[in-house]
Amino acid sequence: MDELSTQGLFITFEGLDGSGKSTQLALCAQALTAQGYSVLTTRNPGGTAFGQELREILLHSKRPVFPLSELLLFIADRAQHMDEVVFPALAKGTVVLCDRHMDSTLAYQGYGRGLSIDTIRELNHIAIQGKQPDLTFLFDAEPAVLAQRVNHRGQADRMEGEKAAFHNKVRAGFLALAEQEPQRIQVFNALESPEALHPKVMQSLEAVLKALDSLKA
Ligand code: T5A
Repeated sequence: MDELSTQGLFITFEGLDGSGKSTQLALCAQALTAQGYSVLTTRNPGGTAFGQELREILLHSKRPVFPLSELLLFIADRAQHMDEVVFPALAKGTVVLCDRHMDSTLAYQGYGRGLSIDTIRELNHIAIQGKQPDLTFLFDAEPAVLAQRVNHRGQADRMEGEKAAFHNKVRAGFLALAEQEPQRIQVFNALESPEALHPKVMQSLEAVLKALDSLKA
């Protein structure tokens, strides 16, 4: 766990499209709220009004978007989101649950698109002003299986519409990141049912919640 420099907790949920991260985030928010924690659920991209406009461009623009432009827009979304949403919430002692964050940029734009990992790390560092997630949950499974879960939604967005090879690289990227930071990034088998995964996620949260409780005591 990263040193708790703020009073709240910053937890991110990562994985490929259809990995079930949003489902687990919602279950987690429900459980923590029931336990009396102040909880904020949010997302990248689109966790602010400005970010929502960037999300629309990033996922639905019909114009050519070059990889570097794409990267910088995801970073702009993140910078706005940290200042407008995450830092104020953490300062109030809130548990912030964020659907995707800096690891998605490393996995999608770095490992997927092939942009420099070092450059992305640097840009992420600027956008998050050094505040890494305290804990990250990664829901992992074969991309082809996960795609079947979201196919029924109709028109795929720009990222979902990428070829299988792209999603395989993104998956490998996420797993490489988890190997580099095993303490922060905890990997779960996305093929397990939501009901089986939820208690495992809650168990992984125990240590950071204890640290938060002791800060507040
Ligand atoms: N992106 C994002 C980048 O390229 N770079 C970046 O820096 C960032 C931040 C938007 C896109 O942007 C890209 C990545 C993405 O392509 P998004 O809005 O998070 O990201 O889009 P999705 O990943 O598509 O998010 P979703 O909410 O649509 O999918 P989830 O969260 O993976 O899955 P969820 O929970 O909504 O579940 C999908 C379906 O599966 C079922 C659910 O009921 C639902 O129908 N399901 C399960 N089924 C079986 N077993 C389980 N355990 C299940 N859990 C859920």
